[in-house]
Amino acid sequence: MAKHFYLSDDEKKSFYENGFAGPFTLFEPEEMTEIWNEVRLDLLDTSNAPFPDSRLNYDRHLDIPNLNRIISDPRLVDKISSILGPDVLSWRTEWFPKYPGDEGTDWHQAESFVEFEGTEKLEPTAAVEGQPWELTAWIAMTKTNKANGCLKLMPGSHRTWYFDEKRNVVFDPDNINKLNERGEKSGFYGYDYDDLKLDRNWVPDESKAVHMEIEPGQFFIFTSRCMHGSNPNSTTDDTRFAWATRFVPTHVKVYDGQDSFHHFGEVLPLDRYSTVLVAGEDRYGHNRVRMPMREAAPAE
Ligand SMILES: O=C(O)CCC(=O)C(=O)O
Ligand SMILES: [Fe+2]
Repeated sequence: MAKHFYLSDDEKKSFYENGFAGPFTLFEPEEMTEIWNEVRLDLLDTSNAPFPDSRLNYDRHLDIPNLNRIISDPRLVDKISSILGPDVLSWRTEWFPKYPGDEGTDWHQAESFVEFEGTEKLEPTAAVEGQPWELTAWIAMTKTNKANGCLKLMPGSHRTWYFDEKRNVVFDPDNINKLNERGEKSGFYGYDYDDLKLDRNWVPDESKAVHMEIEPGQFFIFTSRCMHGSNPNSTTDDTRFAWATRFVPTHVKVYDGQDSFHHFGEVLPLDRYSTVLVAGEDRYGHNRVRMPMREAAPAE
């Protein structure tokens, strides 16, 4: 019988209270390090990547088997299904490296992933009040701690919007690694999240933040409505590599009616893009859907 890895009732309760759950272990540190060392090399070959001309390296689970296995691994997917329900699509994966001296990531919230350009990437068609319809599993490829800029979350903040994610904001690469108006080395990779604040003078209470200090191979899940960010990497020699894997239930339309999207000053055409059905069935037919590589392999 297949083994299951669903959230316990207590973990679910805590998720709904806080907006996140974990950490959980996907791989032991040695195994994660081995996989990561292979993946780093695979990432260099972009010939089959969904966005071969983009330095953003989104969605490499679509061409790299080790990454495809991770997004469809029941140890991860069962946790996601515990909240999103039985029918789940992987819609995006992205890298969040923080090199020594890099700025922190501004506190932010998201849900439909407008991501500064005024167009929603996600549109639910059967949303239920109080029930998240997007989740991220944030996986540490290397150890993360406060010093190297681990992810931080504000418990309970998913119930209140502090930001308007739908505003259009100008991308300015000159902003990267500059001090903000409060003298902090923080930003959003060339965007300024202060421009999305509902009250520009409001400052989050850092003392309430939960810092996710985790080992390589561990992950946690969160709804992006839950305010999150990270401190600068204040080390001189410790890079933190994280991989954010994002999921929606099948009722959500992904990039609906769009044949490309803009992000961080790039235009990304969607002709090679597809979602991946990592759990259950797609009864909606809203999206281009692929099966995980393991299941798509021809029978021998
Ligand atoms: O890793 C970070 O610093 C930011 C990650 C993030 O914002 C996300 O995964 O949504
Ligand atoms: Fe985020």
